[in-house]
Amino acid sequence: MKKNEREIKGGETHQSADKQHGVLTTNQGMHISDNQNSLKSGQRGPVLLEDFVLREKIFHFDHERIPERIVHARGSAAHGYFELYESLSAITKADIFQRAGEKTPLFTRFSTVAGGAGSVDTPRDVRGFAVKFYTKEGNWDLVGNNIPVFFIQDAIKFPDLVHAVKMEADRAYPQAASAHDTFWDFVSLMPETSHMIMWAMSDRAIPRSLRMIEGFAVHTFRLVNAEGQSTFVKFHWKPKLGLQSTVWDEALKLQAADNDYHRRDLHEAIERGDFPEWELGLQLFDQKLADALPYDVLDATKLIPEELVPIKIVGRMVLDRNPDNFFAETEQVAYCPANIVPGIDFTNDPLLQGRLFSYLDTQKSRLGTANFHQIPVNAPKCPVMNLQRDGMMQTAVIKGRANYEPNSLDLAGEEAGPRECPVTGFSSFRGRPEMQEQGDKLRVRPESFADHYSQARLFFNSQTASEQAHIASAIVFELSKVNLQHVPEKIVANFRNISEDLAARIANGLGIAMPAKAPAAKQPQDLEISPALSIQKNWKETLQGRCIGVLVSDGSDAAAIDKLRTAIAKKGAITRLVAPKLNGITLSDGTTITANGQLAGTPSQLFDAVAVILSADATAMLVKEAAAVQWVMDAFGHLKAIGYNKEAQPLLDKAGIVKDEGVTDLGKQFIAAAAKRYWEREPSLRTLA
Ligand code: HDE
Repeated sequence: MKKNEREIKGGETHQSADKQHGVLTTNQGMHISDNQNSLKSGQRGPVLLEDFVLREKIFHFDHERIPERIVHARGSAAHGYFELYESLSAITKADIFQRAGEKTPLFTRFSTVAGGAGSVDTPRDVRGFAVKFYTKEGNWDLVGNNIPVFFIQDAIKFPDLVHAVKMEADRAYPQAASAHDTFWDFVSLMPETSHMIMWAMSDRAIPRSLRMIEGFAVHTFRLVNAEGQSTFVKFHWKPKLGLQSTVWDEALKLQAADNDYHRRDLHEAIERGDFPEWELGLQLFDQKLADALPYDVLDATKLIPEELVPIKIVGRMVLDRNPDNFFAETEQVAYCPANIVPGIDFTNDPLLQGRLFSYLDTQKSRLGTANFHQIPVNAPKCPVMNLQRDGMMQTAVIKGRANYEPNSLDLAGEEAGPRECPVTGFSSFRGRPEMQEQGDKLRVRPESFADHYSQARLFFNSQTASEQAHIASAIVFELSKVNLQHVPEKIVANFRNISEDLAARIANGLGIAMPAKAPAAKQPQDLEISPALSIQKNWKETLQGRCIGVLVSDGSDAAAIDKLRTAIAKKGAITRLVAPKLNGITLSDGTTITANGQLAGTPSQLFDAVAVILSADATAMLVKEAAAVQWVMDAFGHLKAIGYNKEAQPLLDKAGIVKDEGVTDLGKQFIAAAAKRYWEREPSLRTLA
């Protein structure tokens, strides 16, 4: 028996406290003598109600869940910092933007939108991208998405949108999927969703990694300088690793291969010191430019192309620490777009205005108390001083009688209370007289919000042919899951306003007749194409942050494996060995190794590119192994590079792989090939719409 083990009745041993472990206690601090057995009357008798140790433990357990977020329930997060490159004092007085080189701590949570907390990481969905900056002037939350526009223009439609996309009210399915009746019914009746639908059906909605997505605050905000002058701003996050997505068949198979694909990827990257990084970019513009645009900058269904207003890079965010406890931090973090600091301000975007109410309200229901700001992950890292007291779970013990202001009790001494400060305090941007909005009380959509199709067309036309085919095919896929017969027709009728070509491809893909074009509230126009909107046009040919799978078995060439691993590591990627048996693999030189994954549970979806290093004997065995054939077949189908030694050729032949630029021998050529995807391969493999 080990030193801290003791024998208890029934022949089992259990650990007791020793110098290292300390004594287990109840939540009241009382030492616990036995954490294995409840208190019974006799050895086999009934459990006693008196057992307060058991009751306390079960009581706590029974309440260990809080209501999940109504949207963005599934998420993962990390701590990090923001580092400013240059002072922005000319355009904003926000303290975080004053001193070049200064670092501000932050906590960033990524999420999917539609699925529940227990759903998968890789559905077709928007990704949330929420950053809480703990600035010296209070918390600033930049609560964005990986798509720069939104489905709707007015917050009053948000509950309808979310009800429509989430699982259907009577049957509670589908989970985490927009491919169903109610979502597309809503879309068909709300043309303002058109632009965001193009994004949601594009490869942006099936990202390869959270480390490879862009982030956008969506709405137009204001920056305000010390003189009270305002500049409009759109906030962007640009991933250092570049944008990368999966292909749809791969995303579907990833759901089976690893439910936690994205959260594992983020966690492991941070664990191994490969810290994800984004640059913060600002699109800055004034009222004159806003007035000259053919759309309204207060309309959240519109973006401003980078080519028109370039993005000024002002700093970087590095995520360098995983949360210590998922619940305490990632689950309890409470973001709110209303959390801003002096020098940053809102605009009248009606979607943003609704959000300013919603987030504070939802935290009371999730976290149960108005004191949720005291939870460590939510607490500002600067002093918080006010006259608010009490409330459920108040953890601060605030001294003194004065809990009102003004008062004459706390004028001096240690207990002197806080007072307002017109100099450092937040004051809203007042607007110059010509910009002040006044008028009748109206429930209307402004005329300037009426064009629902021009930017949807802009997005579609800015994509490569392959990306356009992915969008068309995604819409066909989704609509083929819709049982309401009139809905696909209505969608095609609406989308004729975006692109006749797209509409025809959807109708053809669904096998329906082309319906008459739906009338548009405002005739769309052709806008200048924006190459920045395409992933493929901006593909970063790099292995940095990527993962290469290598299929090995008994007899595999040890030197070839070693050489490949070194070359991959040099380029900043990691290698994972996959083998039919996890342990005891004897290589050509007699060494025995353990693989990182067993073949049946480690499909090639998990990798950015694959290599096959097999002996002739192992190949002869694996051509009869469905998982091995599927491994290379899927890598080929998902347009990845495949490197192989000549003994492995029969496996590729069995999988029907035809040699192209991405199918290479091992060596330098493979290292270069692995940084790409082979879009031109796709038409020979599947029929796209
Ligand atoms: Fe949210 N949204 N949202 N949203 N949102 C929430 O707040 C809401 C919108 C976004 O990781 C909720 O704490 C309304 C746009 C993210 O914890 C809730 C409207 C954008 C997250 C809420 C919108 C977002 C949320 C649910 C329309 C991109 C996750 C739980 C007016 C700019 C934050 C919560 C996290 C979460 C309301 C639209 C981003 C209910 C009413 C547009 C990233 O308050």
